[in-house]
Amino acid sequence: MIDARQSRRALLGRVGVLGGLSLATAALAACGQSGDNAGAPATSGGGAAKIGAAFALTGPAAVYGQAQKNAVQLAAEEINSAGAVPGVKLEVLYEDDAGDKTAGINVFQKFINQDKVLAIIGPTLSDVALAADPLAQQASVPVLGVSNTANGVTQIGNFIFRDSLTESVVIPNTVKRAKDKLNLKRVGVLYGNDDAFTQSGYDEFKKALDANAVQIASTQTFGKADKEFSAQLTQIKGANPEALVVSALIAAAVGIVTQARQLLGETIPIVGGNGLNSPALMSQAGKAADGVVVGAAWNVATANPKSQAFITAYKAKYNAEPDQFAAQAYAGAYILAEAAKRAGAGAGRDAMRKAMGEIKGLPTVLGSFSFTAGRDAEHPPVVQVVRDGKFAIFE
Ligand code: ALA
Repeated sequence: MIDARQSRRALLGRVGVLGGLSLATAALAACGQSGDNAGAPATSGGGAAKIGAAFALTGPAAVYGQAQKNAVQLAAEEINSAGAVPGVKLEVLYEDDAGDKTAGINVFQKFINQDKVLAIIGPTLSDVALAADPLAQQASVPVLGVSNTANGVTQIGNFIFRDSLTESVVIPNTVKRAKDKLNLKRVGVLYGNDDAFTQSGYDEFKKALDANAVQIASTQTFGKADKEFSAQLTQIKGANPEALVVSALIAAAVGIVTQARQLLGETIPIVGGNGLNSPALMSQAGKAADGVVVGAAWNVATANPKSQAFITAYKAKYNAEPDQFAAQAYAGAYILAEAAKRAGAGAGRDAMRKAMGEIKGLPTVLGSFSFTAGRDAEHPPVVQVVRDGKFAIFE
């Protein structure tokens, strides 16, 4: 029964991604605009570089989106008032995409056609990026994803960049370290199969587990709206695994981790992907989160002085610790400011795209930052573990 549901969901998941693309195709046909040709061209001259920030500020992914907005606001203040990037000012317009494909498309249309932004930062979810980024590509508007980690996002085209390490970079490292340290031989896997990121995370976990000769004793799936995971966890328990591997966004992850501790035991190792990189895991799952191992792009304990300065400034402004999502968004604002500086006053969207592509070895809170030839992020991944309610480095 689970198998039949699994294959139906797998199909729906793939159709979901394609559905996003066809939504974008319809939106393109409806608006028929084309970037720099759409009215007055967007430029970085005559004042500040206008950036559209599309984040999930409401809905189940809002814990990521709020941290991203906070971080971009902080970076923009530093850039604008302290002259952190000489000669550059950023004017950032924030819109809520609610983690929803249709809302994301509407936000992108507004940024592209009405606000005539120079570049877009966001959206929060890969699912939304796969639906909305094609509009920006078609209109020749550069996009910098700061949290999209699914496969296929930057393949949309040459205007689409991201500073977020993909699951395909982070997960092999996570699995290798978890296997070595926890001596894993046999695991159960639980993943969401109606979301581009959780599906990609599963694909990468499967490859990495196979490559490390870790046996997958049971594979179970869930859907975005699910809150109850006991049927899947009971199946996994029956297969007697030594650990649980999870590919989920934060809302589901909290329920899975909490219920897994009740059904599979207090001490069973749980290994997760990028969706678990939020303090909401600890604040909402409480003690159940202790010991969860999470692949990430950034950790709060990193010695990088830029990172430590960022943590101090973020805490002072928001009275909260920043997370990986905040760090990537903060780095993203600086990457866009650096590109605007390199493109020069009066530069348009194409010059901005070219300048983004030329960024190499930029000192950021993520470390020395470069884009790959395919416009993905290039810097070393880390593995975190929850200890005493905080993310520590897993070593
Ligand atoms: N990393 C998650 C995604 O790509 C937030 O959707």
